[in-house]
Amino acid sequence: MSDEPLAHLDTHVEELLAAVEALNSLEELIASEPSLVGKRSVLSSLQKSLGSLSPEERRDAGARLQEARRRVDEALRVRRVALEQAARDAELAADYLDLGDVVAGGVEVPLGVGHPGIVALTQYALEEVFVGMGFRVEDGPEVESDWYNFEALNIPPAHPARGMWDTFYLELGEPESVVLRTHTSPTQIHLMERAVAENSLPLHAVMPGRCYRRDTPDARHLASFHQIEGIVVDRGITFADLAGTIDTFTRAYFGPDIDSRLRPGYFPFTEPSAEFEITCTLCRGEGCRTCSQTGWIELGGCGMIDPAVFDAVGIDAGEWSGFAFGFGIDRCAQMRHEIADMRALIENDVRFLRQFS
Ligand code: FA5
Repeated sequence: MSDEPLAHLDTHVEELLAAVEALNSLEELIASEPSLVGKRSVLSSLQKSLGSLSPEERRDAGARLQEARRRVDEALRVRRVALEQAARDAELAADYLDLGDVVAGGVEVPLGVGHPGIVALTQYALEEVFVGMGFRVEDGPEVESDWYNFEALNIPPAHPARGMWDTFYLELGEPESVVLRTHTSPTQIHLMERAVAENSLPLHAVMPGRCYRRDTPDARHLASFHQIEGIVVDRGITFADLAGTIDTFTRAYFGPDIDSRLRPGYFPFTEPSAEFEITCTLCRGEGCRTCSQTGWIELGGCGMIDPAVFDAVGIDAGEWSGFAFGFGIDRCAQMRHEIADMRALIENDVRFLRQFS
């Protein structure tokens, strides 16, 4: 007997491999699988025809057929993997959302911008004015002991002046109270102590920062606001230096059209003391809701440093004199940008914020 039944095996295999390669989709592959390698495939018919061979010939022919089937099966497996991958890619491509198209299609997505906030911008502008006048910029803690916030500033416990500041207490009493600073004036104490320790007087500095008071927010007040403190300690400093500094600052920051005035005031840590006011920029002095119809807005307090404060930090009041001031930064922003109600600064209304971005 010859192995005649397999005379065209190679041709069959080539045709089957070409047919596998020509499959274009998973669906086609699944539909074609029975005719390529199933019971009615050419390879199965050849298998059946081996029955007429001698056992020895059948073994050899069987081995050839098995190898042929292995090659077609492998080609099918590789094709299936490729078609599955192609199907997944097509699915992903169909799902792809081109945001560029969305924007180009008319939905404008505004880009974010760095937004330091109007108060921070005002702080930088104020710092710049004071640096131009020879001050350096310093920093101080927002959490203070009773001593720094009050006692060293000549406000002993139970002093009636403590009522000037409605205080947030973090710890009450022993060994001493800890507070959220009610003003930036405690930074004066830190700087003077350091200057004494380092023997580095004279001192000319401004110290901006956040302060806290149990104030009910209204058109001119917030519970968390900002001040910029100023201090000068030198030889022969007089009230005229203080008045000149404040006048120079007002002109530089608010321009020549805005008037300023100092009114007698009271602070336990300065003597004499004054309150510093400017013409209300919203009504130009006519009187409005923001300035409570007075035509003036208080920006801060100031005065000559009280000898009791020099005593507390170990500065010889016989040799040194000085002045200090503390202005509200939020108040300056409000006046400079004619903001009728200070609460706008913390409400985060984008229409308001956008004006300063
Ligand atoms: C003081 O805080 C003194 N430490 C200022 C000072 C410094 C006097 C150095 C003498 C020497 P006063 O409580 O008046 O003072 O506050 C000063 C300014 O801070 C006010 O004029 C106002 O501009 C601002 N300010 C005070 N409280 C608030 C508040 N709740 N919200 C917004 N701004 C405020």
